[in-house]
Amino acid sequence: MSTIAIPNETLPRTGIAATLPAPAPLADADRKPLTKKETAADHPTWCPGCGDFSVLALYYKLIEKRKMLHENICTVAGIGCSSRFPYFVQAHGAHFIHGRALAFASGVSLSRPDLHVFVFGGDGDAFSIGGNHFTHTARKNIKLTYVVMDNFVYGLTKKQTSPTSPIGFKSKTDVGGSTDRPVNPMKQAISAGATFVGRATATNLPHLLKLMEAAMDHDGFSFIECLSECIEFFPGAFDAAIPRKGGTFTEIPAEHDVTDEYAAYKLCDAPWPGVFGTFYKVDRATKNANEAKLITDSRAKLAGVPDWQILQRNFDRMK
Ligand SMILES: Cc1ncc(C[n+]2csc(CCOP(=O)(O)OP(=O)(O)O)c2C)c(N)n1
Ligand code: SF4
Ligand SMILES: [Mg+2]
Repeated sequence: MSTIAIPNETLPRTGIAATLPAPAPLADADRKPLTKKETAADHPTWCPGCGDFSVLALYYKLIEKRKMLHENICTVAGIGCSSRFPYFVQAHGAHFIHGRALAFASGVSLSRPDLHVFVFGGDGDAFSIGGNHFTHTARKNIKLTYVVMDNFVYGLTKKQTSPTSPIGFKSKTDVGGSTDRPVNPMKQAISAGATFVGRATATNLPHLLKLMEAAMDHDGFSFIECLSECIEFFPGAFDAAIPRKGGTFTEIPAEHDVTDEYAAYKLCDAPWPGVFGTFYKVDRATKNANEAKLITDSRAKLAGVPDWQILQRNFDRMK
């Protein structure tokens, strides 16, 4: 076999880019908001009629409305039908390990204070395998927004009982009907320490968009349970909350004090299909702020000391 040596100078240097003048940098103020066309990625692979489509459409809308630029968008999810979300957003994001989306997103949030992290997922991802992370992200009050598309079933794996499935729900794991008491996501979030807790449905779009915006503006861990029908494995689950199907959509009364934890718990016990809106919202120091202060204070105290000496001192101290 013979080889032909190609002299370096005959190779294209950097392709087309080398022949085009560099575009003039745009000031942020001159940049146009991203349109749905620019943020919509792959064709969503959900079943036609899946409730998750509405949540995705509203996320595109939110990006456009709030003028979020590509470099400021970070969409994280675990595993499940709902967790396919980041695939369908043409921006930064991660489709992470089942149940571990919040752990990954916490790292992004703590290290990148310039962006707001959105996490999307399902009831199984959030409250079964990810239940532990849900509790700790809430109590640490890490600044991010977590939207759980609750369909009361494991959709991706084709109908197993989820932690929010109602008693009596027949599935591949409970052929005779589930006998386990379902979790109440609202109560779970409030008791764990979430500082913004809201509830919505994928069928009331203006309401959901308003709640997502409020969650995004909250300085802390914001959680939204969004009822989102799995048309394939639990059809009709939320008809009772859809007025056009004869149900009722009851908003939380305007006089509800969102800072009153006990009043919020009472709302959690409203008979099915429950109430919708902001249950709870309080201000509490975020982990982001606490960590930032720790770093600033340490830097001020150790000004001028090289990193290797700080490290050495720490090792010496631990002896
Ligand atoms: C460690 C691990 N265990 C189990 C699975 C299988 N699995 C994938 S998605 C899923 C449940 C998804 O349910 P949910 O979070 O409610 O999402 P949905 O599909 O309903 O939107 C399970 C059990 C997995 N991928 N990884
Ligand atoms: S299986 Fe259910 S949750 Fe999954 S895409 Fe289909 S309708 Fe949606
Ligand atoms: Mg589910």
